[in-house]
Amino acid sequence: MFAKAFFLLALIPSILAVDHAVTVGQGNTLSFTPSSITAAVGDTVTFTVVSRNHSVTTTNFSGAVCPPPPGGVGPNGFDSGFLSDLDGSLPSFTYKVVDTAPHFGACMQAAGGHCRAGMTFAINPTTTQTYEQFLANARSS
Ligand SMILES: *[C@@H]1O[C@H](CO)[C@@H](O)[C@H](O)[C@H]1NC(C)=O
Ligand SMILES: *[C@@H]1O[C@H](CO)[C@@H](O)[C@H](O)[C@H]1NC(C)=O
Ligand SMILES: [Cu+2]
Repeated sequence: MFAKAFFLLALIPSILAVDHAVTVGQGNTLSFTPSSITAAVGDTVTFTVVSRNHSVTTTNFSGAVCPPPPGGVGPNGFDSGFLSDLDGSLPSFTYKVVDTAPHFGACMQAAGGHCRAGMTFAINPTTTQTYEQFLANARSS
C-alpha cells in the first residue's frame, strides 16, 4: 500500500516532464523557433537544425553577447557545437533543464554574424532579463 503510493509519487516528475521542440533555421532563416520558452527542471529542449550549419550555445545576457564562447557561458550552460544540415541530415541536440535560472543562447556561426543578426534564444527569461532585451543586446554587441 505505502510502497505503491511512493512508487506513484516517484513517477509524477517523469510524467510531467516535457520535451520542448525548437527548430533551428526554419525556412532557411537565422532563427530559433520558438525563440523563447518557459521550461521546468527535468524538462528537455530538443534543437533540430533544418537548414545550413548552426549552433546553440549559451552566452551572456549583456556585454559580450556575440559570438557565444565555445562551451557556452554557465553555470549550467551548454554548447551543441556546430550542427550542419548541409547534407539534409536534420541533426539535433538535447539539453536537460537542471535549474530555474534564465539561460540565453545564440548561434556561434560566422564569428558571431548569425548572433548579431538576431539568431538568439532564451530559456526562462525574467521580467528584468527579457528575451527582447537580450535580442537587442545581441544585435548591438
Ligand atoms: C560548420 O561550420 C563550422 C564553423 O564555421 C565549420 O568549421 C564546419 O566545417 C562546418 N561544417 C560543415 C559540414 O560545413
Ligand atoms: C561574458 O562571457 C565571457 C566568457 O565568454 C566572460 O569572460 C565575460 O566576463 C562575460 N560578461 C560580460 C559582461 O561580457
Ligand atoms: Cu547560425
